[in-house]
Amino acid sequence: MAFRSGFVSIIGRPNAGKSTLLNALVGEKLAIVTRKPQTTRNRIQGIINVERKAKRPAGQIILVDTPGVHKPINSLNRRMMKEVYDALEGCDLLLLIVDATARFGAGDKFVLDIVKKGGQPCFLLLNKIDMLDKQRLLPLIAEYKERHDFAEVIPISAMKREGLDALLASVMKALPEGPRYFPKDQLTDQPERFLVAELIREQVLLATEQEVPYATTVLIDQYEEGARLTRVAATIYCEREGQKAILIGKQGSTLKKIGTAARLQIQGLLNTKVFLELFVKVRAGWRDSRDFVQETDWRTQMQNMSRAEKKDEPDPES
Ligand SMILES: Nc1nc2c(ncn2[C@@H]2O[C@H](COP(=O)(O)OP(=O)(O)OP(=O)(O)O)[C@@H](O)[C@H]2O)c(=O)[nH]1
Ligand SMILES: [Mg+2]
Repeated sequence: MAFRSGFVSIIGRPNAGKSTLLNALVGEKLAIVTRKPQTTRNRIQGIINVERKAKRPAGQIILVDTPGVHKPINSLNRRMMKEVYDALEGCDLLLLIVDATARFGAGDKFVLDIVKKGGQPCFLLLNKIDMLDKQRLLPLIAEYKERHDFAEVIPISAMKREGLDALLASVMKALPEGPRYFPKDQLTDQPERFLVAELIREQVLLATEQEVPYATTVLIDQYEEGARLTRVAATIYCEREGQKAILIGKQGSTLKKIGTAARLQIQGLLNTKVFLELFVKVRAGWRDSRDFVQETDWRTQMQNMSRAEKKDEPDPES
C-alpha cells in the first residue's frame, strides 16, 4: 500500500476547540489552550505519523491549527486572519470544527462561506459532544448537511479524545499518495523558543481578564541553552500603564505568579531546569502597528535572527 500524506487545516470560530484537537491528535501540547476566544494568533503545524495497520496504509498528516475566524478590527486581527487564509491555500483537506453546543449564527455562516470559497473537501467536526444532549446530535447533523456538502460529518470531543480514531481513519482515506514531508521525530514547525513565548502568553491569558489578555504579547529577549540550565528572558508587552500595573500586580505578585507557572510549563517542555526572567513594557497601540505586529510573528523573528547572524559572520571577500 502506497504511503499517503497531506496538509490538513483546522478552521473554525474562536473557542471551537481547534488547538485542543491539534494537541490531542499529535499527543503533545503544541498549541496553548484557554477559555478565552482568540487565544491562537499564528498558524501552527502538528505532524502525525500514522503507522500501517491492517487495511490502513502508513502516512503522514500535517495538521495546521489556525486562529479563530473573526472580523478584524486592528492590525493584529488582520494578521491573524491572514494566517487563516494562508493555511487554507494549498491544503488537501479542511476540518471545519464547530462547538456543537452553540447555536448556529452569523459568525458560523462567515466561516462556512470561507470553506465554500476555498473549494477543498471538508469534514465537519461537531466538537464538545461530551456536553451535548445526545438527542440533539442527529438533528444537528441533518441541519449541517443542508448547509454544505461535507465529505464527512464526525461528532467528537477533542477534550475527552472521543471520536478521534474515526477521524484519523477518515483523514487517511481522504489523503492522496505522497511523500513523508518531515522526519519521523519532528512534531512541529515551531522553534522551541516560540513555544516558550506561547507558554508564557498562556499564563498571562490565565492570570488576567477583560482587555489585558488581548492587549498583550510576549517576545523572547534571550534564550541560552546550557548543559544543565536554559536561561530565558522575555518581555510582556501591553498597551497602557494601567495594564502594566495589572500585569505586575501588588508588589509584583501577579508577574511572579505568571513567571512561576510559566517556568514549570517550560521545564516540562524542555526537560531541563529553566531560569526565567520576565519584564513588562508598554508599547502604546501596538496592535495597530503593522510593523510591530509583524515583529511578533516567529517566522519574522527567525528571518531577522538569521540575517543578524549572517551580518556577524566575517566577510570572506575582505
Ligand atoms: N467540554 C469540552 N470543552 C472543550 C472541548 N474542546 C475544547 N474545549 C474547551 O474549549 C475552550 C477553547 O479551546 P481551544 O482549543 O483553545 O479553542 P480554539 O478553537 O483553539 O480557540 P482560539 O485559539 O481562540 O481560536 C477551552 O476551554 C477548551 O478546554 C471538548 O471537546 N469538550
Ligand atoms: Mg487555538
